Order: sequence, then structure tokens, then C-alpha cells
Amino acid sequence: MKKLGYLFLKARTMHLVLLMLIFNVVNSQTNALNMSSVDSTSYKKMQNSKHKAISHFNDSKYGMFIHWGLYAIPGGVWKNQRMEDLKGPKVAEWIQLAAQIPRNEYSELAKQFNPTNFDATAIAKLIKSAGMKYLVITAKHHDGFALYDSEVSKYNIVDATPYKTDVIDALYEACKSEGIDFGLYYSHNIDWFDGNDCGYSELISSGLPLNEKAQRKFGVNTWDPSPNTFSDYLYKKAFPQVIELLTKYADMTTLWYDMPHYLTPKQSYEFYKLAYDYQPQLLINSRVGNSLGDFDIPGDNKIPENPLNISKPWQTVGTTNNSWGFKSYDNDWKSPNELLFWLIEIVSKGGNYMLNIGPDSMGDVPEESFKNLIALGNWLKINGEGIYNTKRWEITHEGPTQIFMKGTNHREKNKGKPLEFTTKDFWFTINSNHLFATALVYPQENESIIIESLSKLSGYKVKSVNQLGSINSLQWKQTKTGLKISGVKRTASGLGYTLKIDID
Ligand code: FHN
Repeated sequence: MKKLGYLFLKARTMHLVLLMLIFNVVNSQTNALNMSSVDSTSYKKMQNSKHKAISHFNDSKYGMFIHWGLYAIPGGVWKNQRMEDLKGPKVAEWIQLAAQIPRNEYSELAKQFNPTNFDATAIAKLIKSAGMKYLVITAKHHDGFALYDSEVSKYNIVDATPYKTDVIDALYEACKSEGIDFGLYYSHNIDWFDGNDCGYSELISSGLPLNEKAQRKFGVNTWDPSPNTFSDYLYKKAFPQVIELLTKYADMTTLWYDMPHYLTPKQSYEFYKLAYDYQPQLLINSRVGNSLGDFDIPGDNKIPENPLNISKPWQTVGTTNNSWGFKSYDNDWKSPNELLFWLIEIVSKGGNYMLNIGPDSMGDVPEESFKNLIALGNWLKINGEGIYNTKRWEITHEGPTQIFMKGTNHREKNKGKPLEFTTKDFWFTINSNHLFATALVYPQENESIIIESLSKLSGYKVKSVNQLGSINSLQWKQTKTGLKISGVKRTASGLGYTLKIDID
């Protein structure tokens, strides 16, 4: 049996090596022939064939992001210096750039990486209890270290650490058993271990215009770049690793690329097409680069002010504190109420929310993010009907509260200040003739509420009003000023409540 398993593995490896060889030859030829062009007819065709996957994405609404890797060991502190005392972004997974750690010194962390508390089944169960429908985990982040057993690069969790366990495999299987959609993050452009200068010099010599981040050389390994060329990295590591992932993990729902600043349109197109060739229904985010991709990312921890400006389906990615990777001293956790605000603000605008956890170096999920996710999951058990499978209504929110979320730094500046809402704030979603109105603050006992968007003059005829998770009947009346409702009761989750309003 063991022997059979070995032969199978060997055959699989040879198959992969062969695939990579063919890929290298074919692509270095097409690359030379067609350096600056994207086949826009084929691109449109590929994109248009993903309707089913897109509507599944739009219905799912809420998923988990995981950032995990060697950076969990320093947890935002290098030789007694915190991210805030170092260069660049303050998120913990950027420590190698922040402290300008040479590649050989950083890679030594692998010898200490032994996360024996990591439990894939527990994480899949957490995703489920949190009410999340999908997972995207970092197969390789900017540091170039792979969390799976890669034949392409030995700089991976199985070959380079005492843990020797493929955590992506384990999560893939656990998600399958729990019925959770599976996706992977892959840092395709930035690779501080093998990616030379991220393609900066090649982009300069191509004569193509540089975007703002490329002009600033943002994210480039300038302190100890690998001695190969960027093209070498692309054809010997990035493309082969993406092929490897697409081959190992069938039926993924998302391949999430990141930070494409130095990629040419042709290279972004290749990353897009590769995914399509192996898994035609796989959705690719806009960070594949050069305006390609099946869905948009308005920004990290950013909620678009006007979602109508976004023509594609979209997803806001968010942190549970202010870092993606585990940051030992960041205790500024978003409360369950704040998380609910993010979710409802995003979903009412027609978007998808992917919320991150950053396990520590032992594989434990920080307790606060665990607890807060479960609290929101309990709310979703009662009120999920107003979230999943819904669409944006013509009005997304009514009420006096205006909160803008413009990015990770913007939110961080708010540190300590809880968000405040009123009984007059309602966020709307719709599913056929069922309109859902969610509030984050309960009225006092015997106090009635008014939904102004449903006044007698609105043109909508209200047929029934119910509170999700409550058997009490509500008293309601459509008046000139709005739909007046009384009898709302506090539900078990303790967070806000949702009204299901059938309209004509
Ligand atoms: O640089 C990365 C960062 O570390 C993190 O992975 C986020 C997640 O959206 N993406 C990049 C910054 O936008």
C-alpha cells in the first residue's frame, strides 16, 4: 500500500514537472512574441463564462481570510523594535521589509516554526459557527514562504520547518467536510525571497507607464534582492507554484492575487488565464493587476462610499484588529457590534465581506477575534436571512449616522472610540419582495420606531412586518412620515435586530 502511495506521488510529481516544463517553453515563446498585448476577446469570453460562480459569490456575502506564515513568530517585533519604529506599513506580515531583514536571516525563522496547536478542523468549525461561507488563506505571502508542500521551492512548511505538515492540505480537507468554499491567496508579484526587485527594472525597460505605487518602489526588496531576474522568478517559481496549487486543490472558488504594481498587462493576463485553464469557474480578484479580474477590491479595510461607481462584483477585506498577520501587541479588536456594522454597511451596498484572522506562531487563533467572530455568528443564526442571498435595495441606509471607512490606517486612528449609532439608523437589503431593515440599536421598551423610506408616499405598499428570531407580533402602520412599528424585542444575540418587511 505504502509503495502504491509512493508511486502515485512520484507520478504526480513527474506530471507537475512536465506541466511546468511545457508551461515554461510555451510561455517564454509567447512572452517574447506578445509582450505587451492582452487577448481581450479571449479575456471577455473567459470572464463572461463565470456567471454561475459570480452569482454564488454575490450570495455568499461573508467569508474568512487567514494571514499566516513565518511572520507570526516575530509578531510585529524585530530585535526589540516594533513595526511603528521601523519602515513601511505597520502590519505584522511586513516585518521583513520593515526591519530590512536579509533573506538568509529571515528564512532562519523556518527552523523555529512548529505550530503544534494548529487545528484545521477547529478553524473550519469556527468558520462555520461564525456564519462565514468561504475561506481564503495565504498559500504564499510577500516573504515568499509557502504554507504547503511545494515541489517548486523548498522554502515551504514541509521541507523547511520542524512541523513538516502541509497546513493548506489540512484546511482544504477540513473545509470540504464542513461544506465551506475554499480559496487561496498568492502573492504573485512581490516575493522578497526569490522575486528580485518585483519586476521594477523590467517594467522600466518595457517603457510601460508606472502606476503611483510602482513609481514609489513600494514593497520592493531593495535591501537584499535575490540574484535571479524577475522573469526567472515568474517562470521558475510564481507560475509553476500557481499551477501546482491549481492542480492540488480542485474546485477552488477564489484565487486571490495581491500587490500587482510592477506586472505588465501581459503578465497579469497570464496569471488570470492560467487559473481559467485549470479551473474555469475560479474567480480572480482585481489585484491580478492591470484592470483584469472578476471582482473588485475597493481597498483594505475600505468601504466604498458610492458602490455604484464599481462596475464589477466587489469584496471589502478587513482585519479583526489593525494587522493581517499576528501582531502580538495590537489589542485594538473590533467589537462584535463594530463587526456587525462593517458587515451590514458592506452587504447593504451589495458587497462581500472577507474578515481576517491571524493565528499566532503556535497556530492558535487570538482569543478576542475568536470570541467576536462567534458573537457575530450567533447574530447571523437569527438574522442571516437578511444577509445571505440578498441584493442591494435602492436605498442602502437611512438615519443620521455617517461613518466612513477609508482604509486600515483610517480605522486605526479611531482607536478606542466605539462607533455610535441611533435607533433611527437602518440598513436595507432585499430578496424578491422581502425587504430587510437592520438596526444596530434597539428602541426602549414601548418605544416605537419609524422607517422613513417606507412612508405612505414612498410608493411601496407594506403587506407584513416581522422581526427575525421573534415570535411576537409587531404593530405597524404606514403613515405620511414613515412606517411606524412597535413591539420590537431584544433577541438572544444581544446585537442589533432585523425586520422582514414584505412589500408590493
Ligand atoms: O501587502 C498586503 C498586506 O500584507 C495584506 O496581505 C493585504 C490584504 O489585502 N494586501 C496587501 C496590501 O494591500
